[in-house]
Amino acid sequence: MKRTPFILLINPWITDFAAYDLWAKPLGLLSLAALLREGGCGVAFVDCLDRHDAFTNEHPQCLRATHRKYGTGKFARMRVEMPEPLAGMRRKWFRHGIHPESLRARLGALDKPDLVWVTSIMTYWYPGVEETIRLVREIFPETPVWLGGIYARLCPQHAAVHMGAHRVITESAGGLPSLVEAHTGFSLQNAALWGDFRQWPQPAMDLTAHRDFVPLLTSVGCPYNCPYCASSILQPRRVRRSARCIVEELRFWHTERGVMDFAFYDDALLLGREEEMREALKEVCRQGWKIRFHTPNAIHIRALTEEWCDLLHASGFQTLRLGLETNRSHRQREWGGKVETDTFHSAVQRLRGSGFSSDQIGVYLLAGLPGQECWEVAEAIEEVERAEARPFLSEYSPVPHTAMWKEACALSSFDIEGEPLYHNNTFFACRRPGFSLADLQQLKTLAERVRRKLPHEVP
Ligand code: B12
Ligand code: SF4
Repeated sequence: MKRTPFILLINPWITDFAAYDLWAKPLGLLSLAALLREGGCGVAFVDCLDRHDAFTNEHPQCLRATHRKYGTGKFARMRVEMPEPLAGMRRKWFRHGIHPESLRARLGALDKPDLVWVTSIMTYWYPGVEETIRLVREIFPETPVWLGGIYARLCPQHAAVHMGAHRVITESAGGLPSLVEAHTGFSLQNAALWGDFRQWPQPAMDLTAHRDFVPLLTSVGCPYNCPYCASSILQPRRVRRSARCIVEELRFWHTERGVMDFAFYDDALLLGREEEMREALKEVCRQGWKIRFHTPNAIHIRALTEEWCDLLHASGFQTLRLGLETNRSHRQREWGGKVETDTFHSAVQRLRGSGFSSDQIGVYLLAGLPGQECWEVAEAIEEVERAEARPFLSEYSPVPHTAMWKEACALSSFDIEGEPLYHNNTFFACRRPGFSLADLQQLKTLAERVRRKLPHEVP
């Protein structure tokens, strides 16, 4: 093919008991859209999770989307039949996102693409991916559909058998231009820079219909290797973008497009960031930009020196999530050796000294990992309460290829190797005597009670 290829990129539906839009955007897919466009391809983006879709929000079959603080909110959703492996859960099951008729209309309005790229995120959201692909193939029966993303990379065999895609892509970004060329005959003009994250253009957020917030990825990779986490598998090398790139992205979206809220997706936002992040945040202060930053992915407590706490506050961080995980020291060592409880208390004091209120300081605690006792989590919640911060539970989601995976498989009475639906943190496949689903629910209620008790301060 000599002419410019037209590639359609799709963010699929989410199927889950619940799904809150906590600054969720398909950042990987939008980065690929920017790379393809810069390389000379025509691109279009369809977002099955668009919260502003009028047809869906008016549709009697749908529960409409809601819009909350700082660009977050609930996706619109439709009740659908619970997949058989989850039968027994006394919860409702939904497809989150736009109504199928709206997706059909959006696809029908496009020219026939040469290639469709569908992304995937959580492994246990695959039914939404499968359904999206089915509809895409119905509208464009002759167009090959490629599936990539986190689920595709963590469960490639499952995806190959069940998703109905023509191809499941596990290659890293550097390998994609040659696949595009082999398929379309078109040689991307920027092929050489796909493999270098530092040279990527900004994600193509302009292709999204509404920009209530912009997600930011200033680095990939993490220097730690925690046994429950897939970071080192998905992004084995730590690479950081320059302060200049970060500032340019903020400048464009804030000063030219009026975006106020930015959410960081980095695995290790502040670690080893003396030059880039510090310089970028100082520039935000110098320019007097009134930006609100959020860290839905935890930040590392050990990075929170007095200087960093002051800088985070001065540059506009609003929602902080700290990764304490547990207050038991042997577990802290076992789960990556990133933090100690004393360090946590000092960091919270420093944050408060810099001007952050209890409302703004959330703390993630892990719940239900193999070997962990229920009372350990209750103790950790109390520890966070003593610090006058807000505890949030991260219920364990077993992730394939991680160091803890084998232990999780041995512990679970469900087929987590064969059925990714069991990776769902709400399903809690590693439930067991002494740490049941009811125990987990009680812990969640306890954490919520502590959050409610905290004084609501206005910073
Ligand atoms: C940001 C993030 C979040 C955000 C939201 C992300 C979103 N968009 O919805 C928040 C903080 C809300 C979140 C929440 C959770 N998360 Co999270 N999250 C991440 C994180 C750190 C980064 C994802 C990302 O954007 N990466 C950056 C982009 C550039 O990468 P990418 O999407 O993979 O795209 C690249 C390639 O895959 C490829 N690609 C992508 N699509 C396509 C398509 C085609 C066709 C092709 C060719 C290529 C391709 O190209 C891109 C460039 O290379 C990952 C860890 C990680 N390092 O990936 C965990 C991760 C995805 N999360 C995970 C978990 C466990 C959770 C939670 C369950 C935690 C908890 N217990 O509460 C919750 C669940 C939320 C829910 N509603 O169910 C797990 C996955 C679990 C699973 N079983 O799948 C991960 C892997 C971390 C881990 N523990 O190992 N998360
Ligand atoms: S510190 Fe966070 S991102 Fe890094 S390996 Fe551990 S859990 Fe994953």
